[in-house]
Parts: sequence; C-alpha cells; structure tokens
Amino acid sequence: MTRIQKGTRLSRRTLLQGAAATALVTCLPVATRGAPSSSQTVLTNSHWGAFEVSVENGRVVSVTPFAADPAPTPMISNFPALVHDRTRIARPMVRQGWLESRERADGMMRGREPFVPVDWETALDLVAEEQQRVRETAGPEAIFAGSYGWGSAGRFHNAGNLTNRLFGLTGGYIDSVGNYSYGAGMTLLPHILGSNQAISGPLTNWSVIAEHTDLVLLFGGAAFKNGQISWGGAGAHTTEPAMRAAREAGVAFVAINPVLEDDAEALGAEWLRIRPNTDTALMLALAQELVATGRADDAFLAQYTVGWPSVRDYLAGHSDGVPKTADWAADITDIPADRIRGLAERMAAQRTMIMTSWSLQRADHGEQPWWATILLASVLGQIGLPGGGFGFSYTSTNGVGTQSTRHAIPGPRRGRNPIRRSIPVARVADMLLAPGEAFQFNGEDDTYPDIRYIHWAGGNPFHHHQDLERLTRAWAVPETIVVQDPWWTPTARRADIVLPVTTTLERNDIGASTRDRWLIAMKQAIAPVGLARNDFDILADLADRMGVRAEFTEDRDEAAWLRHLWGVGRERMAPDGIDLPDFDTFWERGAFEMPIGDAGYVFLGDFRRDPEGFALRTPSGRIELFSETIAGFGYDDCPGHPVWLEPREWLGSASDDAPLHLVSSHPKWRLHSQMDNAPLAKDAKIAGREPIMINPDDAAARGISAGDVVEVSSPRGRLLAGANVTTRVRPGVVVIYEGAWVDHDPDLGLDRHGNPNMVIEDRGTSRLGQGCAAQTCLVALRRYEAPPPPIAVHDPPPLLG
Ligand code: PGD
Repeated sequence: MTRIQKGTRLSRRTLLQGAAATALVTCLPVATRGAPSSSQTVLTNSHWGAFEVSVENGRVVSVTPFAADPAPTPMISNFPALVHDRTRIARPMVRQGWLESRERADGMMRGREPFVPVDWETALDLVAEEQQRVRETAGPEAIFAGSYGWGSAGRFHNAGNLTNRLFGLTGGYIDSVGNYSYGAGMTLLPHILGSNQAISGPLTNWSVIAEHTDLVLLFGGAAFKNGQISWGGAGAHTTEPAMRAAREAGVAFVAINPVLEDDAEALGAEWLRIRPNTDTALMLALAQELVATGRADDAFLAQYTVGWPSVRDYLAGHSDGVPKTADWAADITDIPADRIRGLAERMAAQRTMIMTSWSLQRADHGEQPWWATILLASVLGQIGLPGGGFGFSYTSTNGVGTQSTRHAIPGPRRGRNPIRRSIPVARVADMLLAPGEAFQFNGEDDTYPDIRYIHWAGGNPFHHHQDLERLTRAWAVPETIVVQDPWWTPTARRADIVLPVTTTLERNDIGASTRDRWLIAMKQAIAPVGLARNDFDILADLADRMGVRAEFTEDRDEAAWLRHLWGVGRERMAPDGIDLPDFDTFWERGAFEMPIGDAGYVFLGDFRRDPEGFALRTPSGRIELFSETIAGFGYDDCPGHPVWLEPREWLGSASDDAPLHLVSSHPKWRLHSQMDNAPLAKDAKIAGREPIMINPDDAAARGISAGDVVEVSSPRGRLLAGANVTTRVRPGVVVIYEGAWVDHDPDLGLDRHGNPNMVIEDRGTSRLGQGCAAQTCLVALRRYEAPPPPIAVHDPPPLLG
C-alpha cells in the first residue's frame, strides 16, 4: 500500500508490471474465495424481499421465500444465477488507454478499450493518487461523488452513503440532491403541503380504504409489478394482497393509463386509455366539472387551502380565456367528455381516493399532475376523511399504506460535506458538458462546477440517465472515472478504474425498510466471488491512503458496525415501546417483527380535525393551491398554481417523423437495470432484445409482426427492440420497460439491446424540480430489415493479459 503524499505518482512501468503479473488469474473463471465446503442455509434480505439461501460447496444453489411473506416475487429465483454470473467483475481493472496516458487519455474511448487486470494494492493506490492530484490541482469542487443509485439493501453496506462519507472526510465533493424516482414531486410538495409525507408516508391505510372507500382513481394505473420492490428490503410484500382485499371489499378502481397492466384486470378496474402526459388536463377538467355542477366543497376550500380564488378563475378560463371543461380535456386526453363528466359525478357522490403514481411526475412539467392531484382532492373536499383524499406512492413501491411503525436503525452517518455544493441529480450531463453555466433550481441560482474526477458506487447512470449518446459525450469530459459495482454494467464498462464489489450474499448486514415491518439479519451465505470486496473495506483502504482511516471507520469493522447500528436503533425505538432484543439474540433468531402500527391511520386526518393545532409547515399553514413562494420564483415552466402546459413532446404535437409516444415504465422482471443479466429478464427478451409493446394498428401500419426486431429512433438516437404486438397498449403509444443494459454498436450507431434512454431527451421537468422527465418522448418506429446484430453486453468486456 502506498500512503499518498503530495505529488506522489505511480510509474506506468510499475503498473504494467503489476498488471502482467496478475493477468493469469483473470483468465480463470470467476470463483469464490474460501467458500464453505459444507451445505448451509441462511436468511437474507434484498430490495426484492427476504429469502433463504441454500449453499452447496460455496455456491448458491437455490432460494426459498421468507416464510412470512404473503406475496414473494419470482425475481428472487434469479439470485443463484446472478451471483455467479459471468458478468461478475473478477478483480480490479484499469482501462488500457487510461493506464498508458492517465488524465490525458481520450475520454471518448471509455467503453471501447480493453481492461488491464491489476491487484487491489495497485488499484487503490491509483484511485487515491488521482483523488489527491485532482484535489491539489483543481480543488474539491472538481470531484463529483454525488453517486446516485439503488445499490443494494442493508443498513450498513450502503455504497452511496459510504462514498459520500469518505469524500466528505477528505476535503469535500460535489454532491447531488433529489432522485430520479420523484425528484420533481419531492421539490414541489414541501411548498404545497409542508412536507413529503404524501410520498414517504404514512398514508391512509389500505384497511381504511377497504372499509370506507367506494372509488379509487389510479392515475398512472395499477401496478402490482412495482409492489415487488421495496428500497431496503421486504419481509412482507403487502401491496398486492392489500389491493386485492380492497377489491373484495367492494372498492371500485379506475385505471387511468395508456397501458393495461395485468393487475388492472385483477382489480376489475375500468380502463381509461389516456394519452401520455395529459393527466393534468383530465384532473383540471374534473375539478372544473365539480365546480360547474355545484359539487365543489367550498367550505373545505375556504378553511383548509389558500389560493383557491386564483385557481377557480383559471379553471373557469377567466385568467387565460380557456375554460378547463370536459370538452377541452377530451381533445387533449382522448377521453370522451361524457366519461369525464360521469367520472366527476361518481367522485362527488362517493368516498373517493386519488392515487397518483411517481411516473406521472417523471415527465415534462411533472410538477403539474401532482399539484393538480392535490387541487382535485381539495375541490372534492374529502382530504383527511377515512378513505378519501390522495396519496402518491401506493402503486409505485411495496408497503405503502399497510403499516406505519417505522424502524430507526441508522446507517453510518454520511457526515459533513465541507464544500456544501450540489446539483439536482438528473442534471449530471449538463454539469459535465457546461462547466460554469448557470442553472436554476427551486428558487436558487447556481453555476455548474468543472468536474475532473468522478467516483460512482451503487448506481448505473448508463441505464438511468436520459439521452445516453449525450451522456457518452459528457462522460468523456472528466480526467478520471472510478466505478464500484459487482457486475460489468454499462457504467462499469465505461470507467477508467473498476473496483469489484461483493453482493449482499457475500457479506453481513441488517435489512430494514421504513415500508416493512421486518428487521432481518442478512447473513453472509458465500465467500466473496473472485476478488470482490465490500464497499466499506474498499473505501476504508482508500481512507487509509488519504490519512483518514480512523475517522472513516470509527475503528469498527463490519461486525462492530452492525452491533453498533443495532444498539443505536434499539435505544431510539425504546421510547416508542418497541422492545428490540439485544444484537446477539436478534442475530441468532434472524428476524424481528415490528408491531403493525396504526392500521386505522388517515393521512391529514389530524389536520382536518384541527387545522390550527396541526397546521401544515407551509407559509400559510394550509394546503397551498396557489403558492406565493413558487410564483415568486418567476418560472414560466412552473407558475404559482397548477396549470396545463403542453409537454415539449406529446401526441398533440406528433409528426410523421415522430408519431408515437414512448413510455418507459418500471419492469416486471428486474429492478431498474439490476437483474438484466439474470434468467427472468433474459427469458422475457424477444429476439434477444428488450420487448417493445406495440398496438396492433400501429404494428400493421408498419408491417411489423410479433417477434420482429424493430428500430426505434428519435433525434437523440436509435435502438433495436423485439416486437410484442398487443392490445394492452393504446394506439399511438409504445412501451419499453427501463433497465436493459445499453449495448451500443459504434459502427451501426445504435443500441442493439433496447435501452429506452437511448432515444429520450435529457431535460429537467422544470426549473422548480429539475427532475428526470423520461416519460416525455416521441419516437419513430420501423421494422429492422437488416440482419440484426448480436448482443454483446451480457458478456464481460475484453481483458488484456
Ligand atoms: P439500478 O439498476 O438499481 O439503477 O437507477 P439506478 O442507477 O439506481 O443500479 C444500481 C447499481 O448498483 C447496479 O449497477 C448494481 O449492480 C449496483 N449495485 C448493487 N449492489 C451494490 C453494492 O453493494 N455496491 C455497489 N458498489 N454497487 C451495487 C434507477 C433510476 O432510473 C430510478 S430510481 C428511476 S425512478 C428512473 N426511472 C426511469 C424510468 O422510469 N424510465 C427511464 N427511461 N429511465 C429511468 N431512469 C431512472
């Protein structure tokens, strides 16, 4: 190990010798180190839920769902193959060109050059040296460690947090704020409701909905598939059973969605085949219909909201000359006006719950459908009543509205970032391409920093970011990029230094999600695969080189951290009457079930009962239908109250060049890009590519049959996908689930595999939220006539040696 001193630089000769000496090892198949020879079964937890892992001779051979899980996902069956897949990174690697030329290497060659295997000492010396060099020559503001991504479950081994912790201790870094899931919504809601509880919960319990609600409006549709996933883990998948129970109790559902998912049928939902990105217009028209027919709850609006007169004028058309009538919305949404009027009548006559998905705000002006949801619910006046009102997360992730007791097991503190500077997370390519350029975000003005070094752990921007060709150009800008990941993802392939990480089955942790009532001892099942190491150990050894090991580790190893974090959580939860066992007892038992919490919980019930005592943390203390704060920002793309603004791309502006709207929802068979290299996702491919759902009318017009390879294009780029011709998608709309590993063919200039972000524009939702706007995209579609090129992305990249 080399302790990095000012100006230290490893010679190229030393590095290449190290590489040559280790090259032989990388030619061997990925194997486990020190794997137990006997069979064993251990319990663990994951974003896909808890399960038991059976191990034989050091290999994971099968998994069994956690006994208490009422609806486990089939995706856990991927683990045996996934953990030992050939795309595991066997050992640390350095891009050839970077090894030869270091910061002068051509950034556009990232992802196109072979890798040179090196040993851990060499790799970590290089990383530490690069950080030091950049810090000394360009300052901490040239380091981006705002690494974003789902990583894996476990309170301790949280790759992103640990990365932030190290870089905070070594002088600071540019961070990112917000997320791709609900970046626009989470910026908006504090202005309107005073908090993000409408996203993070607790929300009105499903048992209350089953008892009191007559009608559930699902803006964004029903999505059991999204309920398979829970950030941090799930001992119990509760969303699907809760929705089915509500259905059995007589609740009626209306799914407002361009796509008919299986679950909408299971719920007997009426399907309103709305045009994508037009829900705001429908919501405004429903509100106006309630007003025009005398059904608006004026007393609720007067007592619990501010700004209603301005919004009422806008709905009536007094402020812009356009009354937001059912006929007006019918032209925009393609939902007949009498159905809109009928729906408004039903809503007012019954106890109605409005559930709006995260995906709706992941669009141009994505703040508007969420603000309009709150407006519509306010006009209806049922907010805070059992089974009435609204919520934003019910159909987007597991466990919302099924329990409200929250664990308090912390992770290691992220710590302070001395330079306190960040960008909105989805603006990463703008930052890299335009250093010094001004941007606006939630009332603040700032400029983008000049980034020379990127450290990414636990995320896959070459899946999650929009306009991947543009990201490729942006990614070429920094001098050095380091990626920590277990697999050769598209992002790992585009790094200069790749550090291989263990999966959750190769380490110990505590599994706990705020949306789940189970705390799970995540026990190591197998030895690390290849030379993989835990993120914590990698970063601790880097901390050593940077002279901050003691501050980073607090003199604890994995075992000591788990004991410590459990102890802190135990102390924090005791005053709430939650009696956690001591750590040893928990670890031996393997799982702890938290009390269920308030099954009768009603979101904003307290506020309704006592609006002064439970005033919202907004400037007015009430629901802000008009926000002076937001109006004061002066953003024409997000004015002071909810409005219909034409998206920059939508079916209302479709042309012959781009006649179809591409929706890229979350997949049924993987989590984002995780498990794309596993059996379920691979089985779902069509002609080896990600499926694209096409309506039979659109397919026939283009001579496309089921199973064909098709090309999807936009001004941003091109991709190939496999045709799934189905009436489950409305005409004019095509659907590709996000997450296929991009497989760019530089000669053909297209993605061979079907990542929708190849063709989606990279622009924020508005200057308020600057969120990811992936659901706004028009494309062209044609049958691909040439012989389809083979897919290479599920093979490891070329290695030297
Ligand atoms: P994941 O595939 O979960 O996607 O984007 P995100 O980057 O979070 O990536 C997690 C990465 O962490 C994987 O590469 C995985 O291998 C790695 N990993 C897993 N465990 C570990 C670990 O222990 N240590 C380390 N170092 N790495 C680990 C998700 C993002 O995509 C999100 S949240 C949303 S909501 C967006 N949704 C859409 C969308 O709807 N449509 C489009 N077109 N695009 C989207 N992108 C966004």
